[in-house]
Amino acid sequence: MSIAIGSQDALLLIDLQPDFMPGGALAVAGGDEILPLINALATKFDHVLLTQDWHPPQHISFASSHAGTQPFEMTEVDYGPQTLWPDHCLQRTAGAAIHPAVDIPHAELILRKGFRREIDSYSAFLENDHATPTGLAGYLRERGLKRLFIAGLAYDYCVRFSAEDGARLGFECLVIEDACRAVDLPGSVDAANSAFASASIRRIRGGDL
Ligand code: VGL
Ligand code: ZN
Repeated sequence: MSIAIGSQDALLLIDLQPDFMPGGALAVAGGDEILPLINALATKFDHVLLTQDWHPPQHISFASSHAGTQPFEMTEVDYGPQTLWPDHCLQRTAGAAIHPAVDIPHAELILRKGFRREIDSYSAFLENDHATPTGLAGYLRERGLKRLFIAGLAYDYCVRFSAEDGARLGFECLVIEDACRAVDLPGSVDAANSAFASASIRRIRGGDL
């Protein structure tokens, strides 16, 4: 199987930031291992878009913002359940930068998300209230980009919810599994795989491109 890439395709790379890689504030195991594959895949696409998790101090997703909680617990906020995380991707810090080993000079867009203190945003399309748009759908439509190949960090959070929202908003979404790594909280990878199956989101490998 080989998938031909065309002018209506984009590679959407999620949160390739040091805080999600070994040694980072919210380290994802093997998060740095995907960068060579991602750099190679990016050369096949005319259109590459990046997201950047970008939180202000005291962000609602930080356990440190909720007295008596620990990272990786769930809590309830105005818009529903929210997993709490270690402080990560603080605006202007080195851990929040696009990782220096990301070598994609032709990337067209860096979309920041999670910059509102009161709302987290896993998805590149909608914040975690499932209502506030990031503007990405409009950008893609205006640019005539219809099919998205999605990779990055983390498979079971930001990649998952970006793909689900993208599919719901009418974009064909494919997830490049071996160009992702998961946070892997209990049940989170199975939940992502079920969500992909019910939304007809194909899971492919870098070698398919
Ligand atoms: C992410 C948790 C918190 C992600 C971002 O990129 O998957 N996960 N913020
Ligand atoms: Zn975050």
